[in-house]
Amino acid sequence: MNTATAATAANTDHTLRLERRFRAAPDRVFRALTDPAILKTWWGPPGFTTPRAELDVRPGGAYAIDMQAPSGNNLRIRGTFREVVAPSRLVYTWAWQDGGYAGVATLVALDFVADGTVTLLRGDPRVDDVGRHGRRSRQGLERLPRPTRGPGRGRPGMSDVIVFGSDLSPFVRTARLTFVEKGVPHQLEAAALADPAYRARHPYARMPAMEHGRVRLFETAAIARYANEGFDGPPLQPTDAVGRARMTQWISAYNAYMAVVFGQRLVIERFAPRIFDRPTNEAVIRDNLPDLDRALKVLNGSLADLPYLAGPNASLADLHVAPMLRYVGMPPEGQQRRPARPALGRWLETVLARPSFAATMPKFGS
Ligand SMILES: N[C@@H](CCC(=O)N[C@@H](CS)C(=O)NCC(=O)O)C(=O)O
Repeated sequence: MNTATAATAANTDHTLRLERRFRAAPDRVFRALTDPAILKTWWGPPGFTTPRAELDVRPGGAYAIDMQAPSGNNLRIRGTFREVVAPSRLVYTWAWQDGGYAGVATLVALDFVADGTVTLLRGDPRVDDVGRHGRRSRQGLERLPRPTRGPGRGRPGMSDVIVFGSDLSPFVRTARLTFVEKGVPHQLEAAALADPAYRARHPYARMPAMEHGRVRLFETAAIARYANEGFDGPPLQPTDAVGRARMTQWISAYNAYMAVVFGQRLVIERFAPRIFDRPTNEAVIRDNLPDLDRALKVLNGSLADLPYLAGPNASLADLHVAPMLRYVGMPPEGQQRRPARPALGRWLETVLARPSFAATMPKFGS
């Protein structure tokens, strides 16, 4: 147990005591236990998965966790939070719903200490079985994620995010931007699109794909949403329903209509000599110009009224569209259209000036 020290003891008053030290502030460890999206990535003994985690984290609030054993058996845990003092103390009841222990209620108290130590106390009536139970509980705590991945460590932590793809891809950049904006470190790994191993990550053999512990995702919008909702850090979506709907509207319109008009039929086609070592098909670019004009006009119209696509603040929508728009400004067709779209130009400059864009600049520069 690399960053942790653990101690297990069972005493005569049927209380099990475990201790583990993390190199993480208590609030991060507390969140790993109370945020369902994070909890699902590490919960349970080795080999178990956690398809369901619903937690109403407040005194009197109920929780429901369903684990699946490697054998396929389901193990359901139900309980109620008794004390919730973020980020220092959590007390909850714990009752297995299945197997030989069904109906046996125990009380778990976790204390999160400033030096990163988590102390677990479990009042347990099963005195005869406390040895086995202690082992299980310790295994559970061992899988709590660490804040950083250090050399030679095998298991994932809160920051062990891997984004698969090329830094040149605007979609990959969007996925990376969301993690950078949230303050979550990630690694970029090449995606071998034709490789069956990569196709297991992405059934449509595109990039990006993402891995975070047991969470594997494809599609940029899904990865961006996971980054935004699964981690601490500044929210990347509006708080109001209209703003969030607008954000979804732009992400959807970008994916469904604009990406092909900006990407395949303009940028990729114009730079085909460099990318594919073949001449540009001028007919593709020419036929695409009406669609290009419409897409730019639609974006410009919205940005004349609002500073960002979804409202007064930057959101996932801006992080989706801006990386591609930067490429659109490179070929002559894009450059020529810039002066007629001033609101779009101002928006792009503002968004590209965010530090997250500098942190994800493609290596070929410009
Ligand atoms: N709908 C996908 C689109 C991803 C996409 O098209 N990625 C491009 C790179 S920018 C790709 O993988 N292209 C390789 C190919 O088409 O073979 C998403 O949102 O992630």
